[in-house]
Amino acid sequence: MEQTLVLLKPDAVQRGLTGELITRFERRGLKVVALKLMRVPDALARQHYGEHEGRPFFPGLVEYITSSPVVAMVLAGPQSVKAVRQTVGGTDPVWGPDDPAAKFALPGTIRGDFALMKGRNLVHASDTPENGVKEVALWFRPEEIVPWARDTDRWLYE
Ligand code: IDP
Ligand code: MG
Repeated sequence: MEQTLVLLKPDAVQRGLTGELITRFERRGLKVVALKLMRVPDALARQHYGEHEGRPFFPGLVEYITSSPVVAMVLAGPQSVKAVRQTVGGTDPVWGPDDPAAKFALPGTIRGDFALMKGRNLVHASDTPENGVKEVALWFRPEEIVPWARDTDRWLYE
């Protein structure tokens, strides 16, 4: 089953939203196969966000993600990468009628319901299945992943 990395960023932990956000993924039918609270080392933050190095927001992004603990988890399910990105919403939580929809978070998504700014948008989610594999390996040791059979699987997967 496809796996994806989800980080509940420091703002989610500080705002007491971790339970509510995990609930949204669980309700969607995604299965938690790894979960931990951790402080993010600077080197891990830089590697994780390596594609953004050099962008004006990069220093602030590293500071944000390392400022306070995150909840890191691996979610599994059919098309879990797409499903999680859809539940999370686009990068910018606030937008208007002339903005391209894909970059922005609709109401009903986590960012659309709980966030106001790109730099405090609560959740990271892998953007492709390939990056999902890479990011899961970056954040978790193999023995931290716990595949398990869920009794409701047959009511979620056809
Ligand atoms: P994503 O999280 O929706 O995939 P990316 O473009 O990959 O968005 O950017 C990674 C993270 O960097 C975003 O989630 C957001 O927290 C932060 N970020 C992106 N663009 C900006 C910006 O213009 N200002 C501040 N933070 C930004
Ligand atoms: Mg991204």
